[in-house]
Amino acid sequence: MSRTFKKFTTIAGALFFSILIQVHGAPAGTMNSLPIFTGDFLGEAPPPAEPLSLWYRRPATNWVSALPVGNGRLGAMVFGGIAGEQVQLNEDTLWAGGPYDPDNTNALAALPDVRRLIFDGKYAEAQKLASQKMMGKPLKQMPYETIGNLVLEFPTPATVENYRRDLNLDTAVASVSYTANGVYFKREIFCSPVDQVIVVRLTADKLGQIAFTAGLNTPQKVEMSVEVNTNAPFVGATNDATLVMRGVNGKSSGINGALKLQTRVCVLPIHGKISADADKISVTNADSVTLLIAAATSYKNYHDISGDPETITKQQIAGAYKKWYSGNVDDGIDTTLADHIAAHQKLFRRVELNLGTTDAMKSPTDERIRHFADGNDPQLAALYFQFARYLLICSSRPGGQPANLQGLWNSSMSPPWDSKYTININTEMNYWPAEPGNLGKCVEPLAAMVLDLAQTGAHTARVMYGARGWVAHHNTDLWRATAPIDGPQWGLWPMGGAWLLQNLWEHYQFTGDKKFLEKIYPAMQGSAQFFLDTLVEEPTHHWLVTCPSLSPENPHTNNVSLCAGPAMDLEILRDLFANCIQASEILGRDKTFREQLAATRARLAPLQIGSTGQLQEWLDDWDTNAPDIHHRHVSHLYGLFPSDQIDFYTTPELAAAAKKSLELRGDKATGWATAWRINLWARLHDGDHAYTILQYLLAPEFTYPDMFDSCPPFQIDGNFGGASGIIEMLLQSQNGEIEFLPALPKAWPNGSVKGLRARGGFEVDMDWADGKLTSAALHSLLGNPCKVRCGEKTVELNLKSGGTVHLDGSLQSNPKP
Ligand code: FUC
Repeated sequence: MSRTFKKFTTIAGALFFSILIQVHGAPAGTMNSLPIFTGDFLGEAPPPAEPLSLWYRRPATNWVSALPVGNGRLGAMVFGGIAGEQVQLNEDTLWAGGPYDPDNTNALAALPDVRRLIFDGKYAEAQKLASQKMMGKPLKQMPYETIGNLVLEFPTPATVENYRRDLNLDTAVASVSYTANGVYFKREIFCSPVDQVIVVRLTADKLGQIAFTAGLNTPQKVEMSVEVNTNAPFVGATNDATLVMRGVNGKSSGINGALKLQTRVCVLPIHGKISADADKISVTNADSVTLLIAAATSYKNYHDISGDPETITKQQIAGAYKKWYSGNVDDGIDTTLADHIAAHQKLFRRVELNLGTTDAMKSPTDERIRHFADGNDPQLAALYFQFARYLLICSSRPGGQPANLQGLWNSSMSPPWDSKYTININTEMNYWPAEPGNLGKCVEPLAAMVLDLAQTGAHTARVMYGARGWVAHHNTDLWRATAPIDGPQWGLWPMGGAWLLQNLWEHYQFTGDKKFLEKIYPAMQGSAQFFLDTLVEEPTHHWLVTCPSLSPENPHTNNVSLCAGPAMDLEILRDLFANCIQASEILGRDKTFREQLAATRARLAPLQIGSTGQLQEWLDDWDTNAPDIHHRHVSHLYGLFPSDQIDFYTTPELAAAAKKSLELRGDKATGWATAWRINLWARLHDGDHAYTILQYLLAPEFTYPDMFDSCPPFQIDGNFGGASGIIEMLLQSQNGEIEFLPALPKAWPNGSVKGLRARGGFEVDMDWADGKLTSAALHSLLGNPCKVRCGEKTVELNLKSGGTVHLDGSLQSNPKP
């Protein structure tokens, strides 16, 4: 259809009204009222032209088949229905409750008794006492909540031809297209980080064909209204109308909802007619229609909720609206779309991965997931990797909240584990692919959250432990709660903040950004200070240990996990103290503190090898008698990955012990836990084993039709952990070496990658054939010296900042790239 908009007189009458109604929640995940197409599907749509697409020949019938779009703050799941479209909406500050203080003032008095019981071996009694005296109030943190759904109801055709819905990862646009009654319909949905709106654009190849009714539904307590604007912005434009939803967030565990929220859906038709009901907008005979969706809450930060979502959403709609009507209508939308695509590609296109292609690409994505384990679909692994990068870009952009357990996407008021930040593995895993996957920018929201936690956690440290510095336990939420929750067997683990700092330290390792280091250093120092004040000597060897603590969520005896000095805590502390010492040297500060850290670090309990040759998970050799030897968490293997304390080359005995532990645990666990194992086997240089586990992960057991990871249920960490595992198979850069193809599986004999990052400030491109490196390019961002390894060969290089060296398969410098 013609892209030029002809200007002629407005057809809608002058009218202005705004109608209010109260709405009481319908569940947001399932849309009982959504009309379902029951006619015939004819023809077979071809695959999309863009190979980095997820695509399907039927609409989504459930949430984990719908496709995600997001701009870091706003998110939507697109179902692609024919009779009815459901666009499920999220905003990353819409959580239950309001600012609250969960710290338990009884904890400090009970702490010496809990410690004594643990050192006396009375673990169950210690856990019982901790449960009575040391847990946060309330015992649960706040859940992340849905906004609700935008629902579009269309006239239902008897048949549709060549139906396809897809998500183009390169442009970050979800599309639905089909032919009905001889008309080709297309729907495009994207969520712009530039204009801060979700855009739904409906077009057809014949004039006057678009008709639908739009409404919002939600489980939140809200008022709905419709505002009609009769001052069409230019001659020929139909009036426009806006659905408005105003409300407050939910109450949870006795904490009242204190946030105001607002959603606006502005419906902009070209030609045709628009009419408004109390809570619905109908359009008939339009040539094309654009919907602009804005949403916001009054959240400014964890202690300030004085924002005005009405002003914010009005401004966002007005901004996008202005772009929309400036000049030619299609150009307006094209500008919005072009700006969106440019912002997305600036991040997304930094890495290219080619693992080979086969005919499997001609099949829809859900079919390919069902068959990945049969072999012969290497491009699906590349797609999975790029999907994770897409998800990180869409769920974690500077200025927004970090990616939570579901990233940004959640259809419920009480999602699994509240869709919080579980910081005993899950949030950290979300960010594993960020640095090597060349998305360091996406770590910014995580850094901002950690700086908040250093403030709230200082209160927890003082009130509950009588300690300086700060502490965060195994979960946090929008309100940055840092007290132990759920129950001591999961929650009384003081290492969450310290582990998160390791992710931030990695950002410094990859970027060398000193300003960033200066920003996070006080939080590193504060965390270390907490442990200087709370580490205690265990009675047998007089090693320094954490107490009370636990090896994340693994009971050493039935239902009892409380203990002193689990291996993981000491591994995290060795990293924290070493990083702090290094940071204080780089920044030229705190010499005395640095010396104190070095002295304390030397007294920490060491890693131990147990009776079966395994890396011991606890101070005592309980591993093989623990109730769940196949437990999902492999916390003690933190030292192998993500840390580098256990290393294939430099600590072979510990690496062998870690391997033994890994074998005892088994290959399959939950989604994220399976993903972790890929990374660990890659660090052990066993690419084929890592690949076998990737085959488990990328199968319907752990991957939903829309490629979201299944824990089960949906949890996004597995997507990120899986992508990180793929990187670890291709490139590693720990312990002062950049290693090419350390764990290349036989399944990927030929391929290439461009743009991966390595520690020390390097960007790496590689090509390989028949399982061997054929060429590589190493680009230096910071001018650091480096040692490069491929198999047995190593070479030391001194590149200037901005310099690039081209190497051949034997690591010889190759002047002809
Ligand atoms: C940890 C895991 C669970 C789940 C939860 C969100 O507690 O042990 O499997 O992933 O986080």
